[in-house]
Amino acid sequence: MTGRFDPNEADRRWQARWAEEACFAADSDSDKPKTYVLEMFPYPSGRLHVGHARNYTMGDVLARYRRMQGHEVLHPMGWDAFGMPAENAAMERGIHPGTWTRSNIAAMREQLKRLGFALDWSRELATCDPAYYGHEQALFLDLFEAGLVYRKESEVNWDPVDMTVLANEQVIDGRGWRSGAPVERRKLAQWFLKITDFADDLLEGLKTLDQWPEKVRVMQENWIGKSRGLQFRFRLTEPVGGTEDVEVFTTRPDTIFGASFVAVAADHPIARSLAATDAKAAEFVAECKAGGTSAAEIETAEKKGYATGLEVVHPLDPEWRLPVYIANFVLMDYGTGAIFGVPGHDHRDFEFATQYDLPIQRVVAASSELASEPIGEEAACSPGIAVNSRFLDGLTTTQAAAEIIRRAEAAGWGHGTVQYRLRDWGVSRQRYWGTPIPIIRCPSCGPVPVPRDQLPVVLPEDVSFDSPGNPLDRHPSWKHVKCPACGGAAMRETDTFDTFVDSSWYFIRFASQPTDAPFDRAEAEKWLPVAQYIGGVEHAILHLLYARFWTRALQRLGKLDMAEPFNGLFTQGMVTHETYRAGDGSWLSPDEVKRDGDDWVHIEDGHPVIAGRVEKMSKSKRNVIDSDTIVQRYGADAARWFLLSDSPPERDLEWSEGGIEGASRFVQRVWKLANSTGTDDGEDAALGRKLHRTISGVSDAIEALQFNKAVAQLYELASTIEKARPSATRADAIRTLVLLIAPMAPHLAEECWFVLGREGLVANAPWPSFDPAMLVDDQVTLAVQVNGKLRDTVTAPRGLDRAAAEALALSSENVRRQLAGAAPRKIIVVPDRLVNIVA
Ligand code: ANZ
Ligand code: ZN
Repeated sequence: MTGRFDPNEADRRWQARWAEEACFAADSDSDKPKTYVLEMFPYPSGRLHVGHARNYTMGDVLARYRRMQGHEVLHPMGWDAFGMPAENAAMERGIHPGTWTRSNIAAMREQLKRLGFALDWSRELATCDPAYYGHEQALFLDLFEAGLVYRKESEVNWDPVDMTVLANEQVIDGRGWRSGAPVERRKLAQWFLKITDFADDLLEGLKTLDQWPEKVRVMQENWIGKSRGLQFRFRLTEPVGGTEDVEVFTTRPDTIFGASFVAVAADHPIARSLAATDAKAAEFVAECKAGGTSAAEIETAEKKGYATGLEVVHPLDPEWRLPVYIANFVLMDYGTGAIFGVPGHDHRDFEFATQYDLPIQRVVAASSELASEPIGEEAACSPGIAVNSRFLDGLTTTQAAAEIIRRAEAAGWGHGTVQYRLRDWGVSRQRYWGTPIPIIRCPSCGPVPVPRDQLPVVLPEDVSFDSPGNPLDRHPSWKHVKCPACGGAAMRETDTFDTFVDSSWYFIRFASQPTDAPFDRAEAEKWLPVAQYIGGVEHAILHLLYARFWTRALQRLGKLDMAEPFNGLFTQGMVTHETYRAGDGSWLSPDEVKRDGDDWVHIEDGHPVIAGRVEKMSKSKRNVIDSDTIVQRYGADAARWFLLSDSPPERDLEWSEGGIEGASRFVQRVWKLANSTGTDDGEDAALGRKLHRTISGVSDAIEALQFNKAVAQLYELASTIEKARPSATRADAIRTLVLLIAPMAPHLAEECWFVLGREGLVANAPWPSFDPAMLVDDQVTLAVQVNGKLRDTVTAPRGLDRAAAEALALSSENVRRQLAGAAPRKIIVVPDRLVNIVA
């Protein structure tokens, strides 16, 4: 009897062997079918926890499975290495962001290696490396030359204490996430990518993504937000500052007879020209600048307005006047920056009208009979039938909208439009730790692209973080350069790219990485699109949309011939863990607490601990399990096995000590089986059928990414083998079991393969095939009826002949009771299905 499987020793040995043989290096020139498996590359935050490990294990199983199926697999890994946390670390701990990031990468790389992932490390990249971002700068210049980049003044969230621009998600309840200071809106000139040029393509393309989760497609669709509407002008009764009318955009032209006011954004030219002469208006406009710029914030803020005293004429009734307001809920960069308000049928307008005592009129009802029903406590937003709307009365919402657009176009006061909620992508960030934007600002020539032979524009690392704001601005020499166009004194752009730019094309660079170009088209096209992309649903909108945009932009530039970068998308669930708090409310990590009967106590001082909700592992709640701790204690395979086993991959998995221990026991059971074959001979038909069914079932489950189902079937097969008598079939089943577990528990599989005396590495072995004939079940259930009524069911071998089926049915206890000694008059047999006894 061999001893226990020692994962620590075996893991190391096989990992070294795979590396030595460059087993997982992807050969772009291979003739085999190519498969590109990709997990969203990690941000190097410091340590790899078991949540990350779960994500990579899923991709790894697929990658290893495809290799065994004879595919040439590209399964790369890299680092999304720019971003805020590195700067925070620099400010809090005085470590340079580069030092911090690179040491995190080194630590996490080793952690990944200890999990035994089949990765092509030769293609590893980090976005903070000039060898990566220099190519990104070149691609940006390509887009610039193609007219897909422009500079525009845009409102940002300004943190007056940290003196920095905040992303919307960094504004919490109107305050900066770090400083806690009330956020202001500021205008800054920033670079934009014309993603809106592709709005319709990006929307249409979603229809082709049939291997994406429905919910992600819906989220993208909503984000792009295509709406049809009407754009038209209200005439002002008196012009203001040379303006004679107010142009509005509506998606509900059918409600035009329910209008009770017109409102413009605080930044609207009319508001601005009023503010120039009217101090009250100016004050209101200034007030509108407070608070964040996010849609959610604007949506939930109290609706406020300023009555300008101006009036407009209703386009369908020259006698009808509507008051004009400046309102805080109207955005300048959507539609035309002005609206007409219909309080009866829009929530924001309802709130506004209630506040300012404006008429709330019903113009849509569930049926014509309900025309006089008053609007109740809230706006009625559902479509219905037009009422109180003159010539529209009786039309459905859709018909009425079309009718108004028709009349507006015929009479020339408006036109039908298509609007997208999608905005152009502002890529400028006033941050240090990012890709420098390769532009030089010249006082006489304006913005000038950095000449290509001066790329990469390298981020200087000799900077300090002792005062807030962007260190690039304060660097003594970096930004001072000569204008490439006129040779005069000029300044570099000190903004850096949004890190989403870095992650918008990394999957192309993985596929092909020449030194003198971002990628080689022919080589990239050998691998792309990614066959299976795996990652968190938190990236369902922005990252995926930006990556889709870049791919399309590169297609337009003739640099890559594909529209969609990711064929299959899978969004995995989170790994969760119970949370613990000490009496003073501070969070405790799972290794600082222990069980005490039904309660938990703090190991250090024995004080009681409050066990809280099971939540997603996060640093802030300290409920994180580090992958190394687990790998050291149980080995990589037990960790991988548990991460796949307990719940469907799209659902959350609660980390449990019991679960990982169970996985670890299974590893030893397989090891024991592998060491239990002798000179076995003879057949075991039932075991053979079980084996073939398992091969088929596990293959299907992996194809469908239902890893937990694959694991369940392997548990079953192992138990069946454990109970089987020695036979040639059993020996074969053990060999096959080893192949089937190889994608999930690769070190164990290699070790077993070796003791079974098999040639080469299991990682390179072909995936087992099954005999479809063996999938057919040999047992059937026969229904036994007496006079057409079901009296019993019996199990019989498939294909049982008529006489044997009759005899079996007649031997049933129930049947005999029914017949009560009488001889049956007739017996009808439907083979493999039923026996009916007519008494
Ligand atoms: C009249 C109306 C009546 C509206 C009604 C809605 C409901 P979506 O569908 O999200 O595209 N709107 C237009 N421009 C705006 C802006 N710059 N800031 C804030 N709101 C604006 O939204 C389109 C609707 O949002 C438009 O249709 C307009 O209000 C408002 F029962 O016009 B609606
Ligand atoms: Zn110049």
